[in-house]
Amino acid sequence: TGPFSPESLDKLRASLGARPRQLFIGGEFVSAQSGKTFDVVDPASGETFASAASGEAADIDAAVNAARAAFPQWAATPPAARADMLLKLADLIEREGERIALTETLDNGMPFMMAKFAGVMGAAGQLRYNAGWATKIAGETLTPSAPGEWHAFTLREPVGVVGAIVPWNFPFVMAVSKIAPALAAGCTVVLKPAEQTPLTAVILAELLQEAGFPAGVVNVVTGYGETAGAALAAHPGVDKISFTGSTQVGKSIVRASTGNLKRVSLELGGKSPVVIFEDADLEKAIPAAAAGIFGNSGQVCAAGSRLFVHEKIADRVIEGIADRARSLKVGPGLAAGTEMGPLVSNEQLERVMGYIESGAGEGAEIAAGGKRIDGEGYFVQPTVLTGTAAGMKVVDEEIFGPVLCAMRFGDDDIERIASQANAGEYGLSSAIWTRDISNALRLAKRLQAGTVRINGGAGVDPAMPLGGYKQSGWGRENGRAGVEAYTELKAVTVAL
Ligand code: TXE
Repeated sequence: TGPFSPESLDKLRASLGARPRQLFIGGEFVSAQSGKTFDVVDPASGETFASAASGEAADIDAAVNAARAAFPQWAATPPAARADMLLKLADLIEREGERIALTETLDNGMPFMMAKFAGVMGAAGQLRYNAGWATKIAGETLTPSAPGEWHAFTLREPVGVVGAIVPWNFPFVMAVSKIAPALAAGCTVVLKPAEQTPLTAVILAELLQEAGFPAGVVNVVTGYGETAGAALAAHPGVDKISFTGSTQVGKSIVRASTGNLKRVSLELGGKSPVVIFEDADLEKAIPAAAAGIFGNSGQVCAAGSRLFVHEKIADRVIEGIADRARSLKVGPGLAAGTEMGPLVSNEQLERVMGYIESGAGEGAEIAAGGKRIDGEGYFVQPTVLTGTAAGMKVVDEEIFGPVLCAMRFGDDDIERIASQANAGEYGLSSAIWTRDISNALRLAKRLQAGTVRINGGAGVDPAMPLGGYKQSGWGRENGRAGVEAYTELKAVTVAL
């Protein structure tokens, strides 16, 4: 058993197996209009253990109408009252932490403790941080350049109805990370969770209701991307889409948005570089680099998947990470001591294995791992590839699995290191390890990445902007930029 009560798990399994999870529209739990449902699979066993309503265009339409109807009143709710509800929701999420984390682990496969800390505590942190913004979103007083006497200012108004489309890698915290700033800003929301992991969004709906959010302020439509997701992205009643997922689907969201030119925020793929200089503190850098690619089985948008290490320390660093790969405890997320769980689905397993095979075919050497783990569930060994270089698919493309590509550099030529690190279509995150502060900062200025972590760094922080350069996305989540992304800016001038 893990650090949870086995009775809660049995109770949860029984309730999840008893009936399909429903949609949450206009404050009511309802079945899909078509009556369709889809299966939910436990990636640690490959078994179906639950099902959820398969929402389609008609359900999205109902949810968008409910969100539209709720918008004027929610936008006019005093910010302090909105903040109180967000804080109440954070408390309820903590109260239900065990149930949420167990459900997340059954659904996604991640280790229970990760579901608890990154998922439950991360979500509560997002809500508390954004509750603070509700009362602080403000415009400015400005001085127009035209002659005359003026009083001029800006207003920040909620953008309207938000469609939030989230992926399966951190389902609960991702959903909350979109809802929290949207609600703080006065927007209403239609949430579409990923079809692989619909279950914690339904718990969120229950808790939103208990926290006192009025009907229609948040609606949850579970369903497939091509049906529910596409209908939401194209809906003329939606003012903004906030999407996290693949770059390919991000582009289709942009195309779908053109009907009403809705606002679009995109947090997409990454192939983030980790640069380790000769003078780095390797006691810290090696475990951090391993955690940065094997955490959540590498299914992390900001995973450090390309390692650039100085040749003088390269053997020690690569062997250190490979050692960690070999000793990591891989298993079901609910088993005691598990450090790395399965991949989310058979499809993801096949995708990752395809990349490992393609790497080997292109001449990469396998320093650790490289194989699927036999038996039930979608487990793959933590893998370190050496002899890799730009131009190989494993280096250029996002794998979204526990696969590190290690590369060496020979001197501290910052321009050359930057140009290697900046190669490719992504620009989400990056990490630098060195004791030389000038080298660190010179490289930080040259990296095309939304995040640069020097000598370590926390996980996702609600106060720190998150997003990408290039094809890693549009806009930023979190921080002031994240909440302002749910507003329109209005300039008001008064001629005196
Ligand atoms: O993602 P999708 P997939 C990357 C990662 C992974 C690859 C494929 O490389 O291997 O994407 O994963 C919804 N209109 N990332 O196929 O399809 C879908 O239902 C509207 C990186 O699972 O992008 C889900 O809710 N919505 C990433 C969400 O999009 C659509 C996290 C994400 O799924 C849609 C996940 C459509 N036409 C995958 N099609 C990250 N940045 O963290 C699908 N969806």
